[in-house]
Parts: sequence; C-alpha cells; structure tokens
Amino acid sequence: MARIVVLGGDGFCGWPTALKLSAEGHQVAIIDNLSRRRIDAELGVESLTPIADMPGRIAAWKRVSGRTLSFANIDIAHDYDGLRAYLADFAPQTVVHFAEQRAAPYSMRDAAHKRYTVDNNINGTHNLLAALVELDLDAHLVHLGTMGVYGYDGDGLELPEGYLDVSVAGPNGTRYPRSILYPTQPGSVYHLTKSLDQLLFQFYARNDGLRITDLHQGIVWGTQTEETRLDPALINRFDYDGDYGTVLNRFLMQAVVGHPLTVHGTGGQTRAFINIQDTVRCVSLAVANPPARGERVHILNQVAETHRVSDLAELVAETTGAEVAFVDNPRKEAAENTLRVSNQTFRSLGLEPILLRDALLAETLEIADRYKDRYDVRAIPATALWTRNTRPGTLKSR
Ligand code: NAD
Ligand code: USQ
Repeated sequence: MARIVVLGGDGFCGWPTALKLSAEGHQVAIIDNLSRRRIDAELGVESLTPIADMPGRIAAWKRVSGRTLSFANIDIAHDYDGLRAYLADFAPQTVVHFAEQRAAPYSMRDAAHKRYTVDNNINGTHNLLAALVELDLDAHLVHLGTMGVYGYDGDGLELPEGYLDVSVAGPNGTRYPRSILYPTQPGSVYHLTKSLDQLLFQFYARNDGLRITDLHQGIVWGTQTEETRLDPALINRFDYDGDYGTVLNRFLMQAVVGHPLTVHGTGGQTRAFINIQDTVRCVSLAVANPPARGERVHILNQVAETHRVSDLAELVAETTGAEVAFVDNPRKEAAENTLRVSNQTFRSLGLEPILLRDALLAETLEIADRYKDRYDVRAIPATALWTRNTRPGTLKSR
C-alpha cells in the first residue's frame, strides 16, 4: 500500500477518489485550498447536495471505515514553500493532481477570470513539478486532464491516446517519422491551461525523468460512488449552475424541477462522457500502473462513451417528460461535430464502463429529487460569453 496525496481532494472528482484510494488501504492525504467553495460564494450558488465541511467529511469517513484521511489547506499555485514542505514530510509515492480551476465558462467570464485560471492552473502544476524535482521525490504523478485538448474537428478520425505518429517529408523523398503530442485545439481558456500542462509534463518527464500519467477525461456525470453513499456527510457535490454544472447533471436537475432542458444552439455538439464511479476506478487503475522512469508521459483517454447534446436532452426528456428548449449558444464552438475516441488502455486494464442507460441515471435523478428544495432557479442561466464580454472584472478574493 502506498502513501498518496490527492491535490484538489475536496472537489467533485477529488473527494470520491480520495475515499476510494483510502478504502483500498492506501495512506491518503488531501491538499486543497478550498477555492471551489469560495467560488460558490462568489457566484452566489451552492452544490445541490449539502456537502459537509472538511473536518466533518474526514470524521464521517473515520466513523464508517475506521480509516484516517489527513488534510492540509495549501494553495499549490501560490504557496510553493508550503507545498514543498508538505511533500518533503509526507514523501508520497503517488500524487494525484485535480487542483485546478476546471469550469470553461468561469474561465471565459472576463479578463480577471481568464487571468485567474491561467495563473492558478499553470503555476499550480509547475510548482508541483518543480517541487518533485527539488526534493528528488520519485513519486508517480497522475494528472486529470481533459478530452477538450484535442478539439472537436469531427471528421471521423478516432482520437488516439495523446500522441500522433506522423511522417514528415524531407528532401529527395526522405521521410522523417515522429511521434508528437496530438496538436491541441482548446475551446476555452480553461482548456488552454490543460494544453499547456501537457508541455510542462513533456518537459519534466524528459529532463528529470519524472513518471507522469495524464488522464484525458471526458465530461463527468452522476454524483455518488460506493464510498460517498456510506454516510450523508460523505455525499459528493452536485453542481448545476451555468458555470460549473456539466451538461448531463444540469439536464437531470432541470428535469426534476420542471425547467426546460437548456440545449445550447442545435445540440449537435458531440462530447465524451464518464460516470463519476468510473472516474475513481480509472484513477485507481492509473495509480496501479505507473510508467517506468525515463518513459514518455502516459496519456490515457478516460471516457466511456460519446453522445450528442441533443440526444442526451431527448433521453432525459423521454425518461422524465421534461421539455427541451434550444437556447442561444453562449460559447464559440462547432455547432455540429462527430467524435470517436480510443479508450483502449483502460479497456485493456479491465475497465467495463457504466453506460448512460444504466441504473445510475435513475440514482442521479433520485438525488436531484431528494435535494430539489435547495435548487435556485437563478443559478440556471449560462451567462459567460465566449466572444462579447463587456462586464468589468469583478473577481473577488477566493
Ligand atoms: P472541482 O472544482 O470540483 O475540484 C477541484 C478542487 O481543486 C477544488 O476542491 C479546489 O478547491 C481545488 N483547487 C483548485 N485550485 C487549487 C489550488 N491552487 N490549490 C489547492 N487546491 C486547489 O473540479 P472537479 O470536477 O473535481 O475536477 C477535478 C479535475 O478533473 C480538474 O483538473 C478538471 O480539469 C478535471 N476534469 C473534470 C471533469 C468534470 O466533468 N468535472 C472532466 C474532465 C476533467
Ligand atoms: N451545454 C448545453 N447546455 C447546457 C450546458 C452545456 O448544451 O446547459 C453544452 C455546451 O455548450 C458544450 C457541452 O454541452 O457543447 C458540454 O458542456 P459542459 O459544460 O458539460 O462541459 P465542458 O465545458 O466541456 O467542461 C466539462 C468540465 C471540464 C472538463 C470537460 C471535459 O467542466 O472540467 O475538462 O467537461 S471535455 O468536455 O471532454 O473537455
């Protein structure tokens, strides 16, 4: 069993992952600066599910599992010394890195939010890499990246896992084979930071021999996992607001409260999806299968299936009787695209993903129904615009 630190372990993916790794017997420490909770306050929204504070979460886990989770409130982007001292003391064998600002709309609100997202995500990732090198810590770094770095060209090519094998034409018919990072085409400043993260990883793997796995994850849906179900104080967050709510969870919430499903544009956007239970399974599989020292960054596509947004809306409408509304798209994105993705590494490691029609759709609806009294209709509109934003920077302290 290993010492594992989970950066961003208070968040939607990080919290259930920390519980899963702890349940597997690892010694788990969480680092989080609780910025996500402060952003809720800034936006005037709340998780639909009532989430306990960190001491309450940790006490509940001790109660149901007998296991100890430790927690440190460190801003990994701005407290390098604090991060380095913590890593030196805990000496993790694995670092799982979720600690970034992850909402595309939030990253596009205005200049202040763009700058915050770049500063937080790039500094945080770079501080971590520099600290691992400075401490000479041979920890395996597992980072949560995103499918969005590939872009959505939609011409039918199956997206490979991170790399593209190309052959470049030279003079006299010579061909030069190269394996390059798949060229990125980010669709928001947030996705741009994940593209830049990839270069940081490539450099530190080459220069310092760091062992790094970058998981290109699709859109996560659902809320509970085997561990978060064990006690009400372990419940995971459920975001449905216009910035942090991801599309399927938003539709499920909207269906429960009788709000029309807010399909952006024609709904012809095709995206990759994964259930939160599979997120934690995949991270656990990645932790157990590190690259060798000196190997290039392992890039795995962490996705279960792909769907068009309008098909998701129809599925939710069929299941619940909800109305579907087509609203102006606040984003700059292709109106229609196809998407094929290879997820062969996780398949070969034994992942049999949960698919959308399975029981968890009903469970998510049930959670949305149970907490519908906490729903606030003012949180529904997606107000961040990709190309016309005249509002002055209103960023408050996080
Ligand atoms: P989240 O916002 O719920 O959690 C992120 C956590 O990191 C929060 O608890 C936040 O307080 C913390 N954090 C942020 N900046 C920090 C800093 N500087 N120092 C310390 N802690 C900091 O997000 P999530 O949905 O759990 O996503 C986690 C990761 O997974 C992100 O990197 C995201 O890009 C990636 N991801 C998420 C999804 C999704 O659909 N939710 C899909 C693909 C990839
Ligand atoms: N959409 C709607 N209606 C809504 C909300 C969204 O039609 O009410 C559309 C969007 O326009 C977009 C698609 O649904 O075309 C997905 O939007 P989303 O908010 O569910 O997902 P996205 O912004 O891509 O971001 C989420 C996570 C992010 C992660 C990413 C994975 O917030 O952290 O990186 O999913 S991926 O999309 O594969 O890059």
